[in-house]
Amino acid sequence: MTAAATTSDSDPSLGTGKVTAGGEAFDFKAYLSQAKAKVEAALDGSLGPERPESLREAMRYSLLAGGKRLRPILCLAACELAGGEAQLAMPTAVALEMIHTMSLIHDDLPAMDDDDLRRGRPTNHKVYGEAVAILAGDALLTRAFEMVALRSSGVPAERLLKVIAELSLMAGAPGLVGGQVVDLESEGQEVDLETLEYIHLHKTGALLKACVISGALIAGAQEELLEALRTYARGIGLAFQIIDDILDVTASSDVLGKTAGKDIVADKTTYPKLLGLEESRRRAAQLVQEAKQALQPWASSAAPLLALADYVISRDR
Ligand code: GRG
Repeated sequence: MTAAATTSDSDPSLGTGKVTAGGEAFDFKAYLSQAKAKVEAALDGSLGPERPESLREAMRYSLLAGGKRLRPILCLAACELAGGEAQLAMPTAVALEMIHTMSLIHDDLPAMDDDDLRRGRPTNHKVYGEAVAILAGDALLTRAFEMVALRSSGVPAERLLKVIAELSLMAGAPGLVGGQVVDLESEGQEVDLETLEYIHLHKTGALLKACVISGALIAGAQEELLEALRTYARGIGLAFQIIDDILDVTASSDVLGKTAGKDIVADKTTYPKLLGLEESRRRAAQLVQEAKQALQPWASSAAPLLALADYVISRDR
């Protein structure tokens, strides 16, 4: 997937979209727009004839509700950086968006964040009821593993096995689920920076790590690149969540497509609460610098991942 000369993305947070990587101009707006279109098409075709129809509808409702599609795009970009054909990673990219979407559906449930707005629409349980929302999430999670195991033609089985292991670890107790539990347990508590970092690295960072690692694994990346990608993912993962915390207090629900100001209502500890807005922004920028630094040895072919790192802190939604 290479960048075209013209631009067509309407995301205002992208600025000019022009970045320089490895001495060459790279049109990030065009890259993002093209990658997103391919991901949207793959997501649209990803659900088979699930029965009953009510379950399929609830799954599609959230999966095709928009969103930045950052996770699948990271996966495709990492696959290309490691020398693979992006299309080979598309089923895994779709799987990652399925896992992300199921985590959003469950996160919005009354037992968790109890939200009624997501991606600019009523949350899944508001439309389909709690029971179907839980089951739609379950079906998306399990379908994700089916995407990798059964729909990834052209990728050697031992690579797919490593991808499945990475996804299981990063989605489960050592990743998303563990981070979410500590997050819920920390509501209304005094939380120090170390615990906050733990929450962010697990609840948000783990899946971002799975994105770049799985993309690289599909291309057969060696340990040196995998390790650099882990460092990259740690930096952008933490920075992503710091910006999320900042946007929760600075952006409107209309722009975010989800309820703004939720962290204060839920009495959550956030980076702005612990460090203030300016220091939080500074820390996010520093983390992104560290992330980009890790990819310097591959800089000549890492333009998309370098630009995506900048996007993580320049985004407005
Ligand atoms: C994965 C088995 C399994 C269970 C899920 C509910 C739960 C356990 C975890 C919650 C994880 C969660 C919602 C973390 C927040 C991550 C985050 C910052 C989401 C927003 O991501 P964006 O901004 O959203 O990329 P879009 O809509 O653009 O995709």
